Amino acid sequence: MRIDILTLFPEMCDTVLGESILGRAQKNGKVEFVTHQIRDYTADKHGRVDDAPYGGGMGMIMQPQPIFDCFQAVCAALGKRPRLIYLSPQGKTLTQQRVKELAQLDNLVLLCGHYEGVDERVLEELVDEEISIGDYVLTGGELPALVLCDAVARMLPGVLADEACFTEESHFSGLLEYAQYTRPPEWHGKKVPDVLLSGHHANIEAYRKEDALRRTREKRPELLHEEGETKHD
Ligand code: 4G0
Repeated sequence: MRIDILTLFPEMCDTVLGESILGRAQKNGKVEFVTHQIRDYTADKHGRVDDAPYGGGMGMIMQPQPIFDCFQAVCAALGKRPRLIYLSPQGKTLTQQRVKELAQLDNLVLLCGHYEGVDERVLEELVDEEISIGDYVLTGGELPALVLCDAVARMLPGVLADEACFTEESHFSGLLEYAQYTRPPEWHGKKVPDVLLSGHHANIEAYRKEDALRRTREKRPELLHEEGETKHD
């Protein structure tokens, strides 16, 4: 899968995407991230990409021309018109379900807004989908775009070391993860539950399912009543 990112801060994106698991995934050819400096496409001789809003009000709005030309360049390079996603607080909240669907695509283009966002005509003419990573406002769309890249990339085959990770995730789907422990078996007087040291796999499985349910009831009860969740007794 290839993800292109249109941004005023490509170095910020490259730095994050070049580290850790995403950096390794790129080296191994499992995913490709390509960042584009929107400013490189402005027709303005002073390099401007934003202006004051018509009708007044605070902040600056990103102009359509540099974004349009930047996206056209990406379309030309790919030889097709990929799906364009705009990260904005007005978007539909990103879910694991949507992440899984997006991970099926060969290409994605992410548009990162700054200031007070982009000219509305960009949304009308270019943007296929508006996505939010949660109900709060950030200074730019870069962090949301990076969150989306991370969430999508980890669903691609061969990106995580242990592919059983998502089999397990889907097994207890709609529930929070069960509590996990590693060595030592006792720390600060707190013991790891005996069943986890027993080696009895059926008992461990049953204990974890119960723990996942208990934790979901305590921390996120609303998840148990959500649509698309699998039945748990
Ligand atoms: C568009 C996304 C983009 C409009 C982007 C701000 C939070 C999210 C931006 C605005 C973002 C999110 C109207 C302030 C850039 N902040 N929740 N900031 N306005 O996904």
